[in-house]
Amino acid sequence: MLENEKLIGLYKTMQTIRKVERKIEEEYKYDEMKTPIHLSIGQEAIAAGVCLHLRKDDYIFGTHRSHAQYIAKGGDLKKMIAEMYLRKTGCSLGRGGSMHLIDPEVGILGSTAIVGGNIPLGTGTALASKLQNNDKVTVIFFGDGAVDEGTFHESLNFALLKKLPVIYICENNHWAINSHQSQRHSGESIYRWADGYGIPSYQIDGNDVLKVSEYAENAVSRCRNGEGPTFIECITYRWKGHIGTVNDVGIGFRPQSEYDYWISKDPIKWYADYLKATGVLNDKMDESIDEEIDQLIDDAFTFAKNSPKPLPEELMDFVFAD
Ligand SMILES: Cc1ncc(C[n+]2csc(CCOP(=O)(O)OP(=O)(O)O)c2C)c(N)n1
Repeated sequence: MLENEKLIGLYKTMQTIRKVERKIEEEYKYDEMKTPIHLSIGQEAIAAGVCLHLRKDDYIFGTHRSHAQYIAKGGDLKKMIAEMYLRKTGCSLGRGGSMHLIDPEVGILGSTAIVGGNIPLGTGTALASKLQNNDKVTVIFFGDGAVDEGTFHESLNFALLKKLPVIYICENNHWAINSHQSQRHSGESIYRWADGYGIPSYQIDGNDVLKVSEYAENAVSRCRNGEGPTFIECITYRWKGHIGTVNDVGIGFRPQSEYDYWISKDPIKWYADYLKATGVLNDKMDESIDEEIDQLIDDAFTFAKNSPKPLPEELMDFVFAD
């Protein structure tokens, strides 16, 4: 059982992710953020529950939908928001945008929009840790769409063969853009594929942050003890449309009834209710957490908007290595 400080820490992380994404959503209409965005509202419990058990020097890799992981791993929020505005102070120096977040200081080695592309990268990083004989863990986050890629299967086989310290976190939100999992897979359980390679594999409620935390903790300790990879399929749902700030419910793809069901399973509301029922959180604390996070977000947006843009003559900087 986690101690109260960690329980509250998880809550703050989830609330920060939700509030940052709500603010991005609100500001996006002004068209100053010249980057595609993919919001993960509804999926906050996964990044929060997993990253709770990682050290600063452990590694993570994300996808096109990586704001949550960047925040949960302790990435610099000011640099993240500046990256959304493509400013020189951004975490990718304004060259990457929302889909290319990086903060090596805290082990965020990068996110990539190539679906499935981060899986071999993270597997390779875990191989490096094994060869260097350090006890660093690599976590790779990806969606249910990424398991359709060959790189997924090649990497899993290799990871088990070499007993690599890597954790595969599949955020199964059922949809890859507008294509439902049932149109792409013959079975419903992705974790069984990983199980087929011989990797300890689980399917859990990805909206239950305590469950995610419990499975992640075990997976991390397996890695540190040299026991090899773990696969965790986290069942969840994204509230917003695939890209941007659109709502795509009821227009031919995602049915209203499905959406309503998942809204009723809001991971943050469930967790806040749990913390209040067990006396770990009260309304007063909740209000002050709200204020603290709002201030952090205001500071990050002010920093980003006041930061300089790259100059035209700097266009070719970083294209070639010195
Ligand atoms: C190799 C590759 N194929 C196709 C695309 C186009 N694409 C971008 S996101 C996406 C769906 C990804 O779905 P999933 O992996 O489930 O992640 P989610 O968007 O649900 O987080 C696709 C097909 C791409 N970026 N890369």
